[in-house]
Amino acid sequence: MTTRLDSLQQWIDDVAALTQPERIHWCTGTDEEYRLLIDAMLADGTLHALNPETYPNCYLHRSDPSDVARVEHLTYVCTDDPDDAGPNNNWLAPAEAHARIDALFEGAMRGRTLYVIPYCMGPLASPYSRCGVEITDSPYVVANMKLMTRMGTAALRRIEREGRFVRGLHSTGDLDPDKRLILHFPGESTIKSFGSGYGGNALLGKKCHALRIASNQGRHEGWLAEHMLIVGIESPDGETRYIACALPSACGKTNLAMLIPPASQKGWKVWTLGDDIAWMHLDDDGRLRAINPESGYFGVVPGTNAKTNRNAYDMIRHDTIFTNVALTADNEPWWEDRREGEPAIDWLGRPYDPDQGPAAHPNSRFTVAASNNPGYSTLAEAPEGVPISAIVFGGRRKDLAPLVYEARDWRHGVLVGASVASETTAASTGDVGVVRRDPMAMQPFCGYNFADYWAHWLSFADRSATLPKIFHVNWFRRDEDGRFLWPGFGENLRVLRWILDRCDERAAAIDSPIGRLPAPGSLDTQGLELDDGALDALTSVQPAAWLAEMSEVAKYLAQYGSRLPDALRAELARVTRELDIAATSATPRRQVSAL
Ligand code: GTP
Ligand code: SPV
Ligand code: MN
Repeated sequence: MTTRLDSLQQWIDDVAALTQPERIHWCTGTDEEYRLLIDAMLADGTLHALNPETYPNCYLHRSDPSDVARVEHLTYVCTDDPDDAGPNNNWLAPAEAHARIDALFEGAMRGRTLYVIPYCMGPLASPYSRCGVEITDSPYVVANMKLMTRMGTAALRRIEREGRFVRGLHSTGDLDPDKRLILHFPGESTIKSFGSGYGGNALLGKKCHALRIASNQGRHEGWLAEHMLIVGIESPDGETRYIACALPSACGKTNLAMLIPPASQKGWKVWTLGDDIAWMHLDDDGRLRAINPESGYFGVVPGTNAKTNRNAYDMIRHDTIFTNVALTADNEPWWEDRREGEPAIDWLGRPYDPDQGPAAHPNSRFTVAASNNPGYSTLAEAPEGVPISAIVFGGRRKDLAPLVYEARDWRHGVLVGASVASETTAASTGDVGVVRRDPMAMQPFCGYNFADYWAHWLSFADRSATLPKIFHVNWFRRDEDGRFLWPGFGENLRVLRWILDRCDERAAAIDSPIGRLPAPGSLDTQGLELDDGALDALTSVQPAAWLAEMSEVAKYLAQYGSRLPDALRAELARVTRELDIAATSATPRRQVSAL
């Protein structure tokens, strides 16, 4: 196969001349093609077949031990002016960046197959969708892209019709960490990734295209590309409303998107639209609508069990690729907190020994098509997307941040998003558990200067009078003994209900300097066995601690200099002033709306 789009054919020819592959395979996206790839990977040991009785069509891939997570320190945004990439990105000049990585690509595919993967991010018929082509020499990447995106012939036809696509060039090289580079050229809609086979570094449709390149496109075209799940909440009377929620990597998006209402939440249903990325546009009526550019999940395995996430637990029992999990003696996949079975072989293929660390890598992942999810919303395929009622930001904070609070308006909401901080996780290489600033959960993913990004967010208030309300959540508060104060998982529905009730002005709230908190009795806690004082801790604000936090935020935002929008600076000053007053007076908190 070839293509009738000259620009695409020319690029493939140029890449082939540079990388010297033995053969070129144009991916059609059929199930038969997937089967053949899997068989080839089983034959050469790239994949290991799991127990066909209990895990049919499931496979284990063990990555190179040095290649288990995103590598933010090796990820660059290459713009002519470094200020366009901003302090939030590593920067290289485009010419130098091309030269460095092209030297690595030279001859890199000798003896290998070059796969051409045309893909469409978003429903094939949606005007909001955007296409790309990934060239890779990794059959593992092709198989993952098949499960996670709309890829193959139909995507190629759309690309040929539109004549434009994002170019993504990937090779695993020899996986030498010293030759690993993930480069983005927003001005050329181009991505070049070398030396890693891991998800976010190698599945270029995901973070590289759908966030870093797409955030640039969204800025110019007036939309938002966000690290957000999209979930539908259906009330007992049958009305479904949609929430988009940004949480940093490994902080609960997949779990919230696939939530199962606990028995206490009778009649409520939850539908998954997406678990990682949302593209949001204003429609002609000024309503914010979201699509999920992906059609599958690349999810965190550890912690998934029948209690925390039954839908995910069942969903990954068939037609799933596991990366870096352990094995039981029965050849089933195993991971920490699976709560069934015992590990026999660890993720490195050694007999399991607890003294050598966890059995599964903390960032072990499953790849699965969204159609495996029993709660997959039928509207996930709707070209027009779904209307968003509330936007939620959050982080993993063992102290300080309340369970939930509401921003007073859009502008305050943008500050709330810009102020997000979270404990780092195993999703990225480096320290785990260190609080770092992660605005809008986009620190690793915003493909341009955050100051301009916040200005873009703020500009939505000039374009629509019917924007969603903005909230902040934290499921991860702990007591002195390190135990979670809030049960989380399915019980988070109680918080989502409060959020939706606030959108309808049906729940009471109390004003605080940082935003509106649940008034006593407004959050349904019936039947929860919360520790003494937990609810109070979860729904109150300590002005002194928050003043310290705001001074951290101020320091962080100061890096952005004169590019920082005045509105954000003014908003920060307002919140700080209110905290100052609260810290020095005993003014009682004020109720803003009654039931
Ligand atoms: P990425 O795919 O990296 O973007 O992550 P994600 O945001 O989708 O995170 P995910 O839902 O996979 O959750 C990551 C970890 O957080 C898992 O180990 C979960 O078990 C745990 N987790 C998720 N939700 C909750 C919660 O409500 N409470 C607690 N305590 N842990 C949670
Ligand atoms: C994340 O790290 O936020 C992920 C996994 O969702 S990756 O695809 O590697 O980005
Ligand atoms: Mn993610």
